[in-house]
Amino acid sequence: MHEMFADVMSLSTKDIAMMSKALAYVAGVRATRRFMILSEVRVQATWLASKPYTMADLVLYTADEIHIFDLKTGVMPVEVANNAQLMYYAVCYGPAAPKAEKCAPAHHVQPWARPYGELDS
Ligand SMILES: [Mn+2]
Repeated sequence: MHEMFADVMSLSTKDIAMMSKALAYVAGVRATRRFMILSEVRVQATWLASKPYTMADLVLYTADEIHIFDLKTGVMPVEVANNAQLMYYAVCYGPAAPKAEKCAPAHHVQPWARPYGELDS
């Protein structure tokens, strides 16, 4: 834990604050169930001809619930609804939660992003 604390100090003050928000968001979701955790675990899209590998930033799952998290550090907000990357992750990691509903909750964790209205200011 102390090593992690020390590593974070290499970030700028703003990035420390934003990372705190990102971690608090993930902790809020994680606190709701006893999830199993896949952190940067590679999976293979075996149903595709080229069988590519992919890796989500974080997946929390139980047999009947799965959450896909993608940390975004850019200032341009990325829409989460119908996001192709997140839907691809959901299909790739979905087998981890065989009893989950078809629509897996997906989360862009993007505290660095500015609200849409502020982008041109
Ligand atoms: Mn990411």
